[in-house]
Amino acid sequence: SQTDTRFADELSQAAARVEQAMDASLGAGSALLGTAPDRLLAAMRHGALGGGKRLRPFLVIESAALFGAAAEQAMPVALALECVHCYSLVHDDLPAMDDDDLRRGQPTVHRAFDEATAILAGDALLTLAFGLVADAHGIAPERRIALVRLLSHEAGAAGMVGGQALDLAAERRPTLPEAEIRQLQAMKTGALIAFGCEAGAVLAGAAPRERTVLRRFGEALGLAFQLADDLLDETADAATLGKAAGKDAARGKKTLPALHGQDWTRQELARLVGEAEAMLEPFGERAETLRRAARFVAGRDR
Ligand code: GRG
Repeated sequence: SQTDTRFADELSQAAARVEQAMDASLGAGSALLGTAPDRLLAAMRHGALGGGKRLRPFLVIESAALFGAAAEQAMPVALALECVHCYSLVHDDLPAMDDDDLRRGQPTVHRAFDEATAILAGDALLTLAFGLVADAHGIAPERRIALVRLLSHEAGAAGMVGGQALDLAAERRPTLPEAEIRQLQAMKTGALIAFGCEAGAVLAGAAPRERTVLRRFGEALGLAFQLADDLLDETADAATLGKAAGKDAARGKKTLPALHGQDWTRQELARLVGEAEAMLEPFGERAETLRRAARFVAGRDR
């Protein structure tokens, strides 16, 4: 649809700016990486550059814009979030986890380099994220501390890493109740997406009530994102997606479409998107890009 095309353009324009800033942050000249070994830095760059929709940094930039903050101000936080996301993909692809050979159409980091280097590259991307937030001089120090704290919470054991742990544990169980599926997905996928939306509000100094709205919007968006991904996996065509069709299902991954079917999932997706859009009503027209993001996430075909 027209909305999809318009949003896809906005997203890819933002992605180009994010890519450029990411390239600079991962350059040998960057303050935080000055003495990094060449091979390690090359592996970090392989894991973080040249691909990806850059949806999470986009959410940071757009949420910040909603409260009047410029993209340059939001960028370090946007990059930090993308570093955490890329680290999670590098580690998720490792033989001990999903054991994938391809990511974003390229060999995974452990394939292009070696397993130990991939582990270290992921570690270094994660730690870089916190340095980027600490060095975000365009943001008041108290806000930077709040962002470091929030990122630590959302990325860690109570967030994404915890969600991954629950997911691994669930593989050994025959079934999982719906509430537990929702909980693990809110942590594994939702936490970083919710961080993206909340972080924009935090860095721009939004009022607590507004911050909460952005948080809830992000949570609904995160769940919608995961449902769309699960649906894609069920209907995937391996050739066009470069992803083994039905691989998650084959591994016994517990998903809502596996539990309730595709029709139910499509309805649930529509409900979540409606909920997310409605939450942004108080912001009127200014929040239209974020509403488009919600519709795009639900309807995305790759
Ligand atoms: C290994 C510490 C650790 C965490 C793993 C998030 C995660 C937890 C693993 C990633 C694998 C996965 C299937 C996550 C679900 C969310 C998802 C579909 C991520 C892919 O995100 P996109 O579509 O990827 O935004 P791009 O390539 O566009 O950045």
